[in-house]
Amino acid sequence: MKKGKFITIDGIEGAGKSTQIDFICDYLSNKGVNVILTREPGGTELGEKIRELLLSSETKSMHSDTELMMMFAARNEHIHSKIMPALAQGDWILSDRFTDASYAYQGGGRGLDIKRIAQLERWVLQDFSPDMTLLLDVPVELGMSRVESRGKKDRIELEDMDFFNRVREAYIDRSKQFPDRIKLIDSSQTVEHTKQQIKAILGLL
Ligand code: Z5A
Repeated sequence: MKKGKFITIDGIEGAGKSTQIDFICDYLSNKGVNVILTREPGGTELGEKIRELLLSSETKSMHSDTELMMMFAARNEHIHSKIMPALAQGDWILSDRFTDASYAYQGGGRGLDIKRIAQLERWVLQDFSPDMTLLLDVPVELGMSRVESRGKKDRIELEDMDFFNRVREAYIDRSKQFPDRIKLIDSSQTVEHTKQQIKAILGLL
């Protein structure tokens, strides 16, 4: 039985997820909510090990299907050992990325068949889905320019602009497909501008 709420935040690199997460946690805590911050891939001991394999630039080659299944393997662990138990006891979960990222990166970016992603989603999640998803949107060039100075790129960050443009398009398509759940937020302006939009949306919860 789910008593808490499950919120996810997603978007391409440099969209500002990490920048806004502290604000969201503070906003919810101030409302008296016990909020647990987590992330994907990862969020559990095993999930973090899978994350390392997935993102390490030392992992030279990986079949796209393997990548997809590893995302869902980490997610399965995450849901059963962390997300569901927390929601059942009334805590709220804020996850930095979730299943929409699989549709965007493995579906849009890698070009995998959406039907196969949907099959995995049904298997792992059944009818479970976030109560709300904050989708931070920026043009790819802007997102990339924000993260440029970061140094070493991970395995997925090494992809080219076309890849990230497809990822962005897939995210936008998802927001059109699920307008009640996925709130598209313009994150191309100031941090404060993004924050104000998030605040207005969280006020709806
Ligand atoms: N992945 C996948 O393929 N499939 C899946 O199913 C899942 C994930 C779940 C995880 O990376 C990778 O896994 C990700 C997708 C893939 N791969 N890629 N590429 P992650 O989520 O851990 O990290 P990330 O995507 O690389 O996040 P990021 O690059 O850190 O983006 P961000 O958190 O949205 O950005 P930020 O750190 O908040 O901001 C970046 C910089 O911009 C920083 O200096 C800020 O100060 C600045 N910033 C932020 N907002 C603004 C505004 N509004 N104006 C100016 N500057 C700003």
